[in-house]
Amino acid sequence: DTAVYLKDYQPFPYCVDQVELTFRLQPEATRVMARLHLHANPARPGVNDLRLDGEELRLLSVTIGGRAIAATPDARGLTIAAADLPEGPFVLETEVEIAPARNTALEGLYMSNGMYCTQCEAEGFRKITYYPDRPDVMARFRVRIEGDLPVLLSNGNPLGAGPGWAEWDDPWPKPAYLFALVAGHLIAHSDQITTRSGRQVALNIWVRPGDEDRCAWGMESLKRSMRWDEEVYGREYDLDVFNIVAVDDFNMGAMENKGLNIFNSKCVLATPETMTDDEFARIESIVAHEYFHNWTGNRITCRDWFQLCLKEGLTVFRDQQFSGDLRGHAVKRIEDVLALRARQFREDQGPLAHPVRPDSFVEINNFYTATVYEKGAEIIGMLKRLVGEDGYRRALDLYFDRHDGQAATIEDWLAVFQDATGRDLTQFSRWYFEAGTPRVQVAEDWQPDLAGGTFTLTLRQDNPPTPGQPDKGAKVIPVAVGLLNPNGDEVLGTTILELTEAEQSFRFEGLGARPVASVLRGFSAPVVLDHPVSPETRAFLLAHDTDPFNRWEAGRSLAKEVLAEMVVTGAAVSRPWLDGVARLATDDTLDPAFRALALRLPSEDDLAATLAAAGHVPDPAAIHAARRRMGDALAAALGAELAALRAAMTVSGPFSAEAGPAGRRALANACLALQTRLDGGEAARAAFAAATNMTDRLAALVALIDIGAGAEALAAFEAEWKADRLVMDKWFMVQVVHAPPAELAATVEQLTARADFNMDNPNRFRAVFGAVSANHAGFHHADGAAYRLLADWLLRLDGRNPQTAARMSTAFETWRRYDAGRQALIRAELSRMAATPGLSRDLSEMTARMLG
Ligand code: BAL
Ligand code: ZN
Repeated sequence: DTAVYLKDYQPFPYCVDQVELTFRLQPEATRVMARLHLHANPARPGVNDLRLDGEELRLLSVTIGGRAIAATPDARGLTIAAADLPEGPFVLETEVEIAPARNTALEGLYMSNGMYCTQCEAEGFRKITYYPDRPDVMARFRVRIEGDLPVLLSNGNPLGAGPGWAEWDDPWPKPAYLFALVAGHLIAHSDQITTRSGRQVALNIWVRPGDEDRCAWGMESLKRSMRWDEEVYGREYDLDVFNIVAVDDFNMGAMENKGLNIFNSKCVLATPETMTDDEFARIESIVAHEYFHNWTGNRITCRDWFQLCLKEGLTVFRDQQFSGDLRGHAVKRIEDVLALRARQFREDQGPLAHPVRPDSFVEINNFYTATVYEKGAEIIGMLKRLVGEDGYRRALDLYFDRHDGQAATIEDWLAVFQDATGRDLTQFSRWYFEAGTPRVQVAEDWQPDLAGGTFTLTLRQDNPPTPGQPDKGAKVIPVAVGLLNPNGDEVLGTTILELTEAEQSFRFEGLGARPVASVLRGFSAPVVLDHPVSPETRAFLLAHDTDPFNRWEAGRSLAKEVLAEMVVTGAAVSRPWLDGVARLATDDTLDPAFRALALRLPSEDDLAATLAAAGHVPDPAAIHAARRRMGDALAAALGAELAALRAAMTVSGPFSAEAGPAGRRALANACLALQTRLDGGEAARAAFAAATNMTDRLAALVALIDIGAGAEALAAFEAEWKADRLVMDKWFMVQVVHAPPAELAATVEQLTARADFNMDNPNRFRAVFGAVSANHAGFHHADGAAYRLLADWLLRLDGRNPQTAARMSTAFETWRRYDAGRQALIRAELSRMAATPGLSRDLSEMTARMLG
């Protein structure tokens, strides 16, 4: 399979004004009739054949203007010779047959528990009918569904319905990737909203009977999102109905199809008994994300898939702003940076590194990555910091005015910022086109003098080579800095230093005494900061920094330095870190959610990356052991405070998933995990029995598994929840993540042998195999058993669901960090996968890139 290149882009030679689709639903033989109203595209003059994409379709007929055309499809589509096309506008009709019941790839039209549903992004529509399946072809869709099912849904507004049929009309032109169809025995949880201009919108969350009591939170999140987008971005909803459907078998989290969002049921269904606080927060942000796509993605879409970050980076940025507004910006920022480092930095530092806007791909499904999404959002955060609130608002207004109804590019996006603010973004654009995480080194200088002293910060940036990009120029890096005096008072409030050269110095005068610098406040740029300061200075910032992100970051940096020292030299846990964290955890003036984050230790994977970057070969077993010692020491340092803190964090009254009570539970449960290290599980067993919500129940279960005392609680949990797929996913997952390293492979073998391990359900597959690599010491156990097991299962899955198999193969992306023995073991597995006959395009591309 060959790559597609951005530089080869050409407009499609034909425009589709209108599409009329008729579906006659049958599990094994669904008929799809398509009428395409076409005319030549003036942007692409000349004599052009009409090439339609189409895969796995049984073509029954093609006509143009009612006349049959002899056209023979190939494996990827259908070409109609220019000679067969009339001059002027024409109507092309096709009829095809497809088999949704046999579609295990979950792309195109497929079935999940007796319900029909679709997933078309990025290139799934071509598995439904012959069509120019590319985002710059935008058309109005009218859809008729015929099927013996009570609920028949598509995009847009309802036109009419009767027994066994329904018709839908979407007035907004859209690319095929936003098409959706759902049909099944579904029940709606309904509500309504009036938009600020007075449009009445019916809101529905459609679920399988029995799940209707799990929709309230999703609905509340939807209404908040709709209000927020009106208030903050001035964007209003534009149809009479907004439908969400929950489906159990889904490759992604959710999909923003116009007026008919389809959600992985894990990302929308929630009750306090079945979902944790983190899951509630995630549902809130995903519902918002999909809703926000209505403007950033649907009304303004991408010209081609290289521009994916245009909609994804911006929509992630918007959902992060929304969650921050609702839940508190400090805690949200810390959580987002933790996720960015765990997924995007990891990707950027390995063989899969790619620019936020890549310039080639083999399989676009492989580019729905942390880089495109999360680094894409970080770039927008930097832009906003550089042009200010007002400039950002003016640029976004201009973006919506200028590009509404269009398929746009990153150049268009940058141009609105240039035009609205007058700022030249030529150098800034490197963030989009160059991969890799810049490293910023900070050096301090202090010169006492009569004027009160001069403090100089010298910043140096390095842009490391990445695959295909050996040399990179300097980037524009906004570095937010604050200065504190030795009493902890701020002598310079947060100020943005613009680093635009390889090295630059910034001077601060008249300070009186040498200040303590707080650098990269709020994580103002997605870089690795190398600011060598003493443990005492870190402890000072942990106690005094006025920027909450950097306050947390001081503790985190200190923890990583201490942990690295413990691994490399066998040192003891350091006192400044223990004291600093203990003081913060017990400081009642601070937000409990923030204190819970301060108690969280760096992950083993993060530490392995840090050690590798410092030139060490990480030893997974040593890292695991050191991290356990660190947790034990923290537990001992807090001792009796743990029970007192938990008691102080008790939440009374009816359950609420809002940030306040969730933060109190987070701190209480962080304490419970530590307490369990000291009391043999006594407190956790009591907490497990007493829990009235999933957050507390799962936290107690994990605390017990973590000390090897989980068997009884696991059995009770299973007995209670065995009929609930979403809850049982958690049961599978925690056993794998927290298995003792030497027992990981055996645990997985035992779980996958169960009748309720269904590899065709991506949630269940991810619950087990996503957890395999999350168990760092187990995955990298020197016997290689987990590597082999994961490769075996990825190969097995690849034949049925290549997209999910390829996505999960990223577990191997860090392989070059480790010792020669582990490298040889992983290379052998990657090579074995790559050499497997019939391997999907998805997994072949991933293994080839990882092998480099
Ligand atoms: N567009 C794919 C799912 C999402 O990012 O919302
Ligand atoms: Zn998205």
